[in-house]
Amino acid sequence: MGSIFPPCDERLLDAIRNASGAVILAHKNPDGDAIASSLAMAAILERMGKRTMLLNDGPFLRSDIRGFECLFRKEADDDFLSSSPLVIVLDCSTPDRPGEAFRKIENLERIVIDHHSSGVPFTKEGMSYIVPKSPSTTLCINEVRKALGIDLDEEIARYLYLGFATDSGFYHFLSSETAPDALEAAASFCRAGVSPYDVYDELHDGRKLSDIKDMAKVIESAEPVLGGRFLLAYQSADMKDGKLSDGVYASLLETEGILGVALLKDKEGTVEIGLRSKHKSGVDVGKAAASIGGGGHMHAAGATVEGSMDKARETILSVLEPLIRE
Ligand SMILES: [Mn+2]
Repeated sequence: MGSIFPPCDERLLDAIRNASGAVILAHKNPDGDAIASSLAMAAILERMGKRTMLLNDGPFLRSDIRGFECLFRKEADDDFLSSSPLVIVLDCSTPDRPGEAFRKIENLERIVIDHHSSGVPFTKEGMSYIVPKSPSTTLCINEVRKALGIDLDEEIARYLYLGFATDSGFYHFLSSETAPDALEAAASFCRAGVSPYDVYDELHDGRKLSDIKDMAKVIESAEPVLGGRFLLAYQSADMKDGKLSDGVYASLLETEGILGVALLKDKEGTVEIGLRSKHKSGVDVGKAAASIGGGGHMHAAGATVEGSMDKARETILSVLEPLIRE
């Protein structure tokens, strides 16, 4: 079996080689992969002697990335922009994903590196490296690193591993097709000095007891819908823990007989809908999310809709129903 990673386009590699510097940004409301991708890309460019600026709209809600917030700015500074840096967009399937931070730099030359299956490429031909089969954006960046001939040092390896470990749910979401390349890459990160044990411990510590109890409340709210084939759960506006949903999905997806879970988060005026489907379900929640303006992957996706919880509930039921019948 060949690699899941196609070769990188020379035009993209040249854009990086020829850049004087780069503004690097990933999606708002960042997760581990978004932040780790940004840090890995910056470290690679710095090894090439280039100046970098890291942007992210935030908020940095998740306990596993909060410590990195101080490295990111919300807006590019004009001085830096005057040198016409290359813009590197990571882990974003659509141009609205980076949020406000993107607005000031959307006219500069950009490249996109990502692993989402839905969404439209929003850069010139040859200027993206999008591998939907890749378990994380950091593994795509690892391919770009190799093509650029940059050595794997411990710092770069740590960021690359961090994005891979979090986005793969610590190897849960790897298939027999994606695992060989992913785990080979992971092995190379460990040879460079990464300890999976330490990374796991660092990521699974530091949450408040009240946040863990909020998770229990959300699980308590779960209701079976669509003939018991999906669960809907509800998160109220006062719950702020960024990792709350990870635990909710992991627990609820263990329910027998269901195909997937939808989590509706009240954001006061809008509702954020998170979708997960079981690996064996065959239900493409990425498609469901895309049909209401969101995006994601086959088994993990999300969208934001305007209006009340009741309206969001109606919307999500209407897009899930035909998928389940397929
Ligand atoms: Mn990702």
